This record gives sequence, structure tokens and C-alpha cells, in this order.
Amino acid sequence: MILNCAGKALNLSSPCVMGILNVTPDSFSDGGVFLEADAALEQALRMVADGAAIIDIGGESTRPGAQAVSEQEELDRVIPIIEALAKEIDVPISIDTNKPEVMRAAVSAGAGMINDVMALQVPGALEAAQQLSVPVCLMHMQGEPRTMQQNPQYQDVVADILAFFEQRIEVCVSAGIERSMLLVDPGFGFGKRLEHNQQLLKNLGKLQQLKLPLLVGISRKSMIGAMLNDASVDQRLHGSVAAAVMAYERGAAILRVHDVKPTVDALTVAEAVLNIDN
Ligand code: 8Y7
Repeated sequence: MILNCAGKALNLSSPCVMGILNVTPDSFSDGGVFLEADAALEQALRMVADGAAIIDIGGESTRPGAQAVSEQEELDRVIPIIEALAKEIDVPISIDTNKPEVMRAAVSAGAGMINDVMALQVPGALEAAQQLSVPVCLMHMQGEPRTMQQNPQYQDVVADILAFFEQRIEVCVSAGIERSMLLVDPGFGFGKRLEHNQQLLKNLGKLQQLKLPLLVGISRKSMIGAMLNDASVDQRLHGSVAAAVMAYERGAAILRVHDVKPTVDALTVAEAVLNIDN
């Protein structure tokens, strides 16, 4: 199973690590645009050398409570990096955005996948994705980033997410997007309490019934911190790797992570064991 990401291949027959490249500048840094872009490129090249199969570039933080970013600001952050990086690496680049104009500019600049935490629900996003004909990851979120962690409620988290995807897939296909271009992601931490996230990971295999590639992002998230006695973000590596292996065993094709090398090694071992006969 090979996904064509605007001419760059993503081979899903082995576990794929998606390296996270955030280009949300820290407002206390006055390093300047060029230094920041250089640092981002260097980090991306490191992730590729460490075995990342795809790089996910995002210019708007979607963390709980995060501020929205204007379209122009998002374009200014991500487009120069995508242009430079697309020339340097053979692995595909994914654009983490929910804005149709950012999707268009990113694909023109060399991105080959859309990663949309809003699952193409922003006006104009369905049309943009259909016209761009690159693979699209539809992520589930309950609520919106600013308020999603206030009081998330589910009847049955897995069943509710399955129903959401069935509806979104139908909308996408009706809009002319080929089913073979779609991926799904249950959106760990997006409008989910700890127990919802745990139920979702334990029962992730049930999402395989959608017959679409599964993408999963758990790396360094607060669910890991919560299970490790409130470990801080920099103390979540080993827990994150364990969660990535569990997700892979339950059918995840792509693991979105910050720590590429540890995750690649863990998945390489898991794959070698799972693929042995008998
Ligand atoms: C996810 C994501 C984030 C995720 C997909 C973080 C952009 C928060 N999480 N995209 N983005 N899946 N597909 O902690 O879980 O990385 S942002």
C-alpha cells in the first residue's frame, strides 16, 4: 500500500513515523525569520536522517487554549520552510492546517499531504482538498481548541468517533474526493478526557473497520503526563514510545511524533516481531 503524496511516495506497508515540525515562533525570541527558518530546516533534515517517512509542518498551535493565527501569519511561517525543504528531502511533507488558502499555497510550494484537525469542516476546505488531489488526514475533535477540554462527553468514545468518520468520509466522497486519498485519526487529546484517550488507545483496532490508513498522534501529550504522575513535557518520551508501539499493534499506519529516532527503533523491533511466521 503506497500513498502518492504529490509525486513523493509514502509506503504504508511498514510503520511510518511522521516527524513534527512546529514553526510557531516563540514570541520571546528575537532571532529573526531567517535564523528560525534555518533551525526548522535543520531539525527537519535531522528527523529524516533519523528515519521519518514524512514531515508534518504546522504554523498554528492547536493546543488547548491556543490563540488563533491569521491566514497571512500562517502562510509567512510555513511557506518558505516548505519551499526550501521540498527541494532538500525525498520524503513527503504534510501541511498541518485547517485553512483552504494555506492548503493551496502549501501544495504549490511542495507539500504532498493535508493534515486537518478540523477534518475539512472549515468553509472552502473540502473544495480545496478535492482540487489539490493529495492525501488528506481527517482528524476527529469534539468542540474547538479553545474550549474542547472543558467538559468532553461521549456515549461510547470509539462508536462516536466511528460515526463521525462515516459521516465525514461520505461528505468527502460526495464532494469528489477519492476514498483512496483519505486517512483517519481519532485525535488523541482533542476534546477527550484521560479515560476517553485510554479507551480509544485500547480499542484503536476497531477503527480498522473503516478500511482507511490510521494516523495517530500521542507524542508528549498530557494523557502521557497524566499516566506518569503528572510528568512534565520533557519527561514523556518513554511513555510516548510505549503508546506509539501499542497504536502500531492495533493497526496505526502512521505515528505522528516529536522524538523520531526512539520511535523508529521501537517500531522496527515491534514490526520484526509481529511479522515473524508462527
Ligand atoms: C495531532 C495533530 C496535533 C494529532 C493529527 C500536539 C496537528 C497537538 N495533534 N494532527 N496535530 N493528529 N493528525 O500535541 O493527534 O501535537 S497538535
